[in-house]
Amino acid sequence: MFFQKDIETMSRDDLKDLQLTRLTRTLADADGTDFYAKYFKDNKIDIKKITTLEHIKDLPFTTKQDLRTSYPDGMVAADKSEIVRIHASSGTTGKSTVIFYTQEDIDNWAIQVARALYSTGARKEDVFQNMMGYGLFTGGLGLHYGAEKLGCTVIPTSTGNSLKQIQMMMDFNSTMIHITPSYALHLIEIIKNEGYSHEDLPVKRAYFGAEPYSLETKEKLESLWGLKAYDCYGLSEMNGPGVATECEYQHGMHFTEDYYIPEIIDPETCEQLPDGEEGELVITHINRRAMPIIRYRTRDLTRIIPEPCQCGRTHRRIDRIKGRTDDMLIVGGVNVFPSQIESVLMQIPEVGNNYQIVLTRDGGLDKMLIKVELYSKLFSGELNELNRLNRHIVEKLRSLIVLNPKVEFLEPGTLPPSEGKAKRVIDTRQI
Ligand code: DLL
Repeated sequence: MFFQKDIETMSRDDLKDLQLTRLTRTLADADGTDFYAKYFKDNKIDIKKITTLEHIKDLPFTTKQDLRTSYPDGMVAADKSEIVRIHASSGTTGKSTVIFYTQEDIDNWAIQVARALYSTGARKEDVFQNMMGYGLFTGGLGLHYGAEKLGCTVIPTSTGNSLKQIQMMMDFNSTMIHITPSYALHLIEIIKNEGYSHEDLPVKRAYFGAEPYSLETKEKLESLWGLKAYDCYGLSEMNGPGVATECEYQHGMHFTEDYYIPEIIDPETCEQLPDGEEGELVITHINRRAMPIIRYRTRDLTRIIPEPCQCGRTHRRIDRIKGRTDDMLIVGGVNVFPSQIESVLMQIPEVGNNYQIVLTRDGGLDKMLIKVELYSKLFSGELNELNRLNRHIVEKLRSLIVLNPKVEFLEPGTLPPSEGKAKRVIDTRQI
């Protein structure tokens, strides 16, 4: 039933003691970094005065912008020689948010993920096909090490190459898959086209995460694939996947509370909200030596489920992620801010003043179309010129946001003019 029973079923009082010990250590580690030393000083924080868990609310927040400002290594607490790996948040090249890990951090993360997988019912006998991107993104290697720690046979197929995915799945009897819900929707179509029905598939269990999806999508996927789906929440700033995970009872995701202190705040007033109330999730990582992050504003909306879970785990649960408080889009599992797209477009002299980002889902795959108004004199130009310009913009966008968007040119005045707040994003995807 448990991977680490003593920790997973610890009494709340013991868990709080452990959290306080780790928080104190984290604050001391943080004080040794350029970023937090200044941050404590500027905010007149005496870390010695943080002597109870309740005092955490006296600490200021850390934001994604802070990670960018301290790029590349202003938040690193460990000696450089102790760093064994870095990851970065998906979506951006350039100054993305980079996370550092010591060997101890990597080992702890593997245990965290193994524990999460075990709580879904996964065991060492499972063949685990990992269809999340390997590389800077945390979904690939994060689950890879965790599933190996559990003793599963791991098939690191990464994303894409769908026919190969299906062949590996069938030939090696993959019993569990790790996949984004949108790719799962797409892949099942291809599986059907290949002539298989869900009864032919060996997969019993799926681990879904990295992007928002509705309960209806989850249920649809369960019936199309003939499997049980478990929700996995995480973000690169907090290691990656495994921050919170569903257990076999599937009513909310247990937060790994020996690794993190979760809080829910009102995103407007920034005041803490009681358990049960919905607001923005704020997380302090208390079990990472390379890079402590304090009161990180995730921008994700959820609530803490106060009631104890039937499974016997004492770590509290969070509800499914309801949305975000900022405008970050997740397209095919890749995080994109509309402002990134805008900054590319606005550097191109031929581009006029209005544009629109249209997101659709086709056969489970996310598509991005960017409608761009050009200055009128260009429309009398050569078709070749327009094609060249189109390729140039697509190339520029692709190198920044990794995705492969389509760009459509429009005459000036075609898009609805902005009245007040511009509606730049049309998202027709049903999550
Ligand atoms: O997506 C880490 C991850 C990998 C989680 C694999 C789960 C599985 P980032 O690229 O930094 O990290 O994106 C983090 O994705 O703040 C949420 O908005 C969203 N997200 C992640 N998991 C879920 C989920 C990874 N289960 C951002 N439900 C987060 C809804 C999710 N949204």
